[in-house]
Amino acid sequence: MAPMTSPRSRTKNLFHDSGRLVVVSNRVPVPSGAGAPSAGGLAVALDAALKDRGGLWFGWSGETSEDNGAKPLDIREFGPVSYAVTDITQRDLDEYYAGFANRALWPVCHYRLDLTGFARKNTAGYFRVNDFFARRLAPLLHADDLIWVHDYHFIPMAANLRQMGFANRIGFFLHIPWPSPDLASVLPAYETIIRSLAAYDVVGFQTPQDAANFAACLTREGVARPVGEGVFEASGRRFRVGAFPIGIETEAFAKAARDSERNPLVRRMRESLQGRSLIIGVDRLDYSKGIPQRIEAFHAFLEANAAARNRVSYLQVTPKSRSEVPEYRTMQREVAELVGRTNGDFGDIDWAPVRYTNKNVGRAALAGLYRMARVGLVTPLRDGMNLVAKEYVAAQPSEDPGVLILSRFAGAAHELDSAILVNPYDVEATAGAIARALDMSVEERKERWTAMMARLKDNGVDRWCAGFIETLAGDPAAAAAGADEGAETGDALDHAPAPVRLRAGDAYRSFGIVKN
Ligand code: ADQ
Repeated sequence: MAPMTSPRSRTKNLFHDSGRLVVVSNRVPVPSGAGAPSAGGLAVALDAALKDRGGLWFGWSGETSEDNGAKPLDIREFGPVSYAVTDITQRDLDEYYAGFANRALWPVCHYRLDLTGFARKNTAGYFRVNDFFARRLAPLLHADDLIWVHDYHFIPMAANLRQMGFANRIGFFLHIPWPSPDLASVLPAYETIIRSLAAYDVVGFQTPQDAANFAACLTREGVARPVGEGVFEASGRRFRVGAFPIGIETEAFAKAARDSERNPLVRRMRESLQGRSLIIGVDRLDYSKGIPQRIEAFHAFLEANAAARNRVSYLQVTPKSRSEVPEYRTMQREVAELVGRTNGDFGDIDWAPVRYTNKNVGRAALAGLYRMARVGLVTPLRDGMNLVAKEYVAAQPSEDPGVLILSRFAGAAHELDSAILVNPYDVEATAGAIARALDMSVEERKERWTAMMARLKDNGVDRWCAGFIETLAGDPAAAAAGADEGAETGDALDHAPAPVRLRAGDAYRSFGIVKN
């Protein structure tokens, strides 16, 4: 990607360009002063789309301050792209982010009802802070901007903007899973959440299963009725629901892996292995990732395969996340204990079976570590997509590729069905998969890898990004006429619904936004 231009002062009006793309996400990868994009594949792809059309990326600054409403937005321009961020208060952060997004939406969407922590003030805080963000965004918007809202932090954003009279085309993409109505209805303000999603023009999910679950929520709640495959009508307006499986920058990641030989960390790792086979796991420290079950599976593998002891090393790279949420702190302890137990039970003075680190690793080194690993162990209990699975595959050498062991409950399993698919709750089955992967012939490894790599090349992050934007920008007239055309997946969603202008106040009533 070409280096970005340096920030300059806000001398021109941001808003006289037409048809810009406006991206809304909780965290905004504002480029550093040096102009380098600070990001992985998703941010790079969105940034490229923003540069292409010109646009704005809006969200939280990552900071809290008590005078946030009065403080001007921090707006920086880099060529055709502006980045605008706002502070929120500590109370907002506690209620909207830690409280509702991460203790209600995250666990419910990951099927973990046991790990929820509901509080009315958090529910109210979530809707209040979304309203705050919408009000800060509103003055920056132009009538023909395409607005693309990302993830579970901002579900009510479109309803808030509609309430203010915005008739722009607004799309939403959920990066995490969406469960069936039986599970989803456990959410506080469930009906309001479903109604809020019906205020978008396009609602995108990672997999057809997530999209189907959401469609079932819409119809079961009587919020919208299907008027064609993938097209729904609510309060007299039509919107699309579909699957847009996210990808990675496949070629760029493969190249980074090929170029990683001389990376100092990769070299240190190779030397320290002393010829042992490497198994790798890379995940944020999150209960959705199934890390305890994975360590137990490795323990079971060593127990059942005495000959493998001292011949294999398992590296788990796991930066801590969301330590402010109690369920995450509990898990940090649990994982550390399991690592200690496995190393205590099987380790020797010259061999620790599990190497466990909470460090972040740079992308070049990460690509090199994946490439070195004979087995990629990606076993989330539930995951929207899981980009680590895709990165692991992209990093493999074509002549001697490693084996991906992948949870059936990761969105990535829909595309990467040539991996060894496992049920991560079944620890012994995962242990068996590890043994099988380590024994697999090079012919079988190549065959599986070739099939997976073809899928990754076919559906990179650029295609995902372009596909969503095309659908969002789609010809409204065609959509109105084409409501009964089939649209199972994002690829098929080539028509979009006609925008319906809501009078200020209508949206508030019809979407029932909770006010505090
Ligand atoms: P995450 O839950 O964060 O994303 P994932 O898709 O695996 O999960 O992406 C993690 C990213 O962080 C990968 O690019 C990985 O390389 C990187 N990463 C992880 N650990 C790292 C480390 N120690 N050092 C450096 N980089 C590290 C959410 C959803 C997913 C969905 C994505 C994208 O939960 O299901 O796939 O968004 O939509």
